[in-house]
Amino acid sequence: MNISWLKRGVLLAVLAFASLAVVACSDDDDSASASTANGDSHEHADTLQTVKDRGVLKCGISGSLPGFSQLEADGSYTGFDADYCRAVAAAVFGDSSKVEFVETTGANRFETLASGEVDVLIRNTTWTLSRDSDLKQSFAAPTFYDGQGMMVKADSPFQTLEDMDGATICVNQGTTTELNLASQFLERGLTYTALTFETTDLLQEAFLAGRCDGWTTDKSGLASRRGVYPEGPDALRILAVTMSKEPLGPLTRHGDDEWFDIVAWVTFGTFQAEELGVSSANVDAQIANPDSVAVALMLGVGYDGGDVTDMGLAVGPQFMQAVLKQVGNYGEIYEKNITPLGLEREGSLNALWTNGGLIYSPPIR
Ligand SMILES: N[C@@H](CCC(=O)N[C@@H](CS)C(=O)NCC(=O)O)C(=O)O
Repeated sequence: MNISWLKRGVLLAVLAFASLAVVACSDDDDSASASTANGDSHEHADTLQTVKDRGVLKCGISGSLPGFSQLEADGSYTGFDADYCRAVAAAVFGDSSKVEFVETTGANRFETLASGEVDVLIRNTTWTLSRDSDLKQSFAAPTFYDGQGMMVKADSPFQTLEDMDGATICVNQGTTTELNLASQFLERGLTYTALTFETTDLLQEAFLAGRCDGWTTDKSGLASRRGVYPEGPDALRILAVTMSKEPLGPLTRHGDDEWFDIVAWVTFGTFQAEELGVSSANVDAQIANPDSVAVALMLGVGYDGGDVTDMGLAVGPQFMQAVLKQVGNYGEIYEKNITPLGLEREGSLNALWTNGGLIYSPPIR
């Protein structure tokens, strides 16, 4: 048999198996719930009302990824993803503290969202076609453009993936990471054994015990966990290779466009605010006397004595005021949470589009 056909067959088999696993994890038992012809669940169609009635936003996060979402000793959560949960709560309630954080794993996160256990998932989750179509989730906008990396012990000989032929690799279950690992090693003609784990804590335990040669996940996840590695960050090396595209961002269930719009435009609003130079420090002054029509539209105030424009978002035209006062713009959220991980924003895809990056909001008008 032609080797490339053999490879292709193996890749298809691996991907078919892996996607079955993902679908199986996410397959909800709600088969009795009302569905449209294309399968979209309408059981949770009025998420905004549900959130308001409950008085708190339920936000799915990881909880063990410093810089993104991390449970602190005092019971609070810190991190970039946690702050985006707060931003949505600020838009809905005018109060960023009205969030109940729900920890999810890579394997159970989609089911947690599909079942209505959370209203939104903000958990270093990659936007892919199958998550849109098979899992019926809607991705608002990437908040962090990432790629998959490989981490090894600093005293190991591995410098490239090619050095890792025959290696054992630790990986999180139900992730794009598993799929990219399979395709990347296959394309390079390399073999490997995968050890899969439901949580990163379990994965780290195995890595510490020497059960795997490599640890693969999003590069941001590697930087995050390298910073708190029990033997210190210098015991680990992240290889230069980037194995995939991982656009990470918030997602909601299919079937509730009103709610999706809120999550999407809160996210875009943080980008737009940074672009316009509006931050937690000057938002009050900008509300009183906006610099430009664009600032006035974003903050839901009149410009030069003019009227407020209501663009019809279900949380009202002033939703960005509390977001900016209580949480901040994209740059502030990045600086506070991700810069300490050593992930430079300048020159990266996560710079504003005006600085050569991909952080771009469609017009708020
Ligand atoms: N972005 C990838 C990977 C997501 C993932 O599961 N990442 C791991 C490592 S960054 C994680 O969140 N671990 C934290 C935990 O165990 O909760 C995806 O969406 O599939």
